[in-house]
Amino acid sequence: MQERRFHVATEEEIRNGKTTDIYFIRANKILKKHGLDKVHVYAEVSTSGFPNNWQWAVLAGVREAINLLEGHPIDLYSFPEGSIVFPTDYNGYRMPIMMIEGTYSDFSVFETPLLGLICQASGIATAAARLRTLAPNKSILSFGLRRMHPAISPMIDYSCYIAGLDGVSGVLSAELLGIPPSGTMPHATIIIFGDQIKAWKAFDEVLPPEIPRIALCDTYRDERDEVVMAAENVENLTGVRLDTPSSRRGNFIKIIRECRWELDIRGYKDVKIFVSGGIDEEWIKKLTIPEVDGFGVGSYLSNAPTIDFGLDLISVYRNAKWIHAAKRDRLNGKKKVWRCSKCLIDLITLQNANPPSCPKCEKQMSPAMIQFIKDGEIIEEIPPPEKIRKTLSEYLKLVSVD
Ligand code: PCP
Repeated sequence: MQERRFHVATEEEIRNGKTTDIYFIRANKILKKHGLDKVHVYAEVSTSGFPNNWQWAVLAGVREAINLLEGHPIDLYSFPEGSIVFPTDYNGYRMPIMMIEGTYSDFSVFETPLLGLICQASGIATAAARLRTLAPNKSILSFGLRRMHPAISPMIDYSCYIAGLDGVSGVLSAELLGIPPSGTMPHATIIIFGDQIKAWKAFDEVLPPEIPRIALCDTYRDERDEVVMAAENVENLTGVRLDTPSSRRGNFIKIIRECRWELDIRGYKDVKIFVSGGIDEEWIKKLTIPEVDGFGVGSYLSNAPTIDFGLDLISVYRNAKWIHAAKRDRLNGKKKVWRCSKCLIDLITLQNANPPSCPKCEKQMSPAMIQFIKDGEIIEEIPPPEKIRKTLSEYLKLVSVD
């Protein structure tokens, strides 16, 4: 580790399977020794459930999974990036969200990175989509990079952005997404100036006009005082950010309402109020009130629980035929997943079954998965983030956050 500045793998090491678990390397050695290294298999990625009793999840990381597996002689089918997925189908049967077919030793070492790419990103995208669903008309910014290893900052913000959040604070993330980064000002600026008004004015004076003037109003004095100071001293003030520490938070809603009142009675009705600091689902539910215009959310997003997807061999091609080989708790047979996109209902059948009718609207269901890789070649591209988030936004209207 001493030759590296950061404890991260290079793209090449990920692509070469170097980040795998050792038992896959050992398994390949054993299989090769016994002439079993060319066994053809059908495998599925699925999960027994989602964290925090989530009833649905947003699948993310598919684009990276495709880039991981490209060039290896396998076939990959998956729900598209940004799909709402469920652990089981309408009838309660465990449902694959990805399928892989190929020679096992050709892809076995990639199980570890493949799952890692979708487990973490899907957890973050789901957390972000849940906030989006709870506060559809508020601005929500991904603001949690400082809580996680910097190497994955683009993944964190990409996952939040495709889930429908309004902006990301990460400079590199925003560049890769092709959007301007979003942010306000750190407490450090005010501390260095030693004076809130001087810091706010400098922000307004120095930064390009297209950057919203949002004054951080909680450093040294009561939020109510500081928001009035900002409104009265910053010519182009767009809004204020209240990052009230927990030691002072008390009744945060009352503080926000007082600030709104004091701004309004002085004629500053256009000055918006943004809040940050420990914002999670509970706070979003409490603070989705007319006085709050938006949120900066950190740990709740970047530290979202991973979704425990697992990869299982289901069928093995042996003695010139496909053998049911699934372990206990997994369903045998090469499957097909069908979706009614109008009702957001899924059904699994065996691969050769005819399209079923939706149990709710009785319309013929369509294949839920897309074949992204055929014999190692990418045959279907992932749409750009803007398209993914637009598609997902329509599906989010069909689900709720309990
Ligand atoms: C940052 C910001 C919000 C925090 C992070 C959002 O805090 O002001 O309060 O992350 P969270 O949702 O996990 O709380 P600090 O780093 O204390 O802010 P500053 O740099 O402005 O002092």
